[in-house]
Amino acid sequence: EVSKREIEEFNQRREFLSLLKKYGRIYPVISFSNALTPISIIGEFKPASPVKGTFIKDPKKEIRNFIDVYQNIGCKAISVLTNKRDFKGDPLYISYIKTFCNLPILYKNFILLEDQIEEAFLLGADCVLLIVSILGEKRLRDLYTFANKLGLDSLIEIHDERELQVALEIKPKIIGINNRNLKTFEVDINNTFRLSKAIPAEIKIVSESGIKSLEEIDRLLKYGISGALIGETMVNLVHKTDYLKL
Ligand code: IGP
Repeated sequence: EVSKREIEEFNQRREFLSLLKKYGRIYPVISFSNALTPISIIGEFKPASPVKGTFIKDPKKEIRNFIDVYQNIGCKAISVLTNKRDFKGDPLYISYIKTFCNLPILYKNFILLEDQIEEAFLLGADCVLLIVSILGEKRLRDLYTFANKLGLDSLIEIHDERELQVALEIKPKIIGINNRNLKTFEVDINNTFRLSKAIPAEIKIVSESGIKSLEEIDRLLKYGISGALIGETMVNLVHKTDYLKL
């Protein structure tokens, strides 16, 4: 469910969004899917997580450095948490990133409404996350069609065989296999290896969550996975390298 607070915050952005609506989106849509060439790293800007708490104390201050590092180490796409309550994200980070970075951007949130997809579009996102477990087949199809009409790619997120079957029904371009169970928060990268076998070759696969090492990325590549979506490990990397001071 979309919380009251999220609706209030959405209303606060409304003025800015209505301006964008009037004058159109500033940056052309870039293909997220084309950026996934085995194997592309998608660096995620993830200021906090519901399980582990805050990763980035002052996201506004650090965001520029984070995205610069992601670009410099060769990330092919960026994922931005736009969910405030659980991840301390902000949709407006997307329009900020667009001013200095030309990688395709994924708008990451628990999307339930067309309005959220329209917002993603207006702010400059190139792809939206659609989570099968929270949408079900009918809403998934509606939102997928809506995003397509705007020219946006969708990352269809699944976690198990049942959800995979639902995802395959809509013949998506990209499927994201979440290694994290959103109910128990347990992480197992074998989820990607197991489920990827049942996905037709023309669909690009992104492995999401809990990726920590180059060995894992090597193994993902051997399984024909096109993208690795990495949040927490990226935060650790940026903070450890203290990139600004190099
Ligand atoms: C990144 P990690 O373990 O590398 O920080 O995970 C990403 O997969 C995770 O943030 C994520 C997520 C989501 C967050 C995957 N699916 C859905 C919010 C909503």
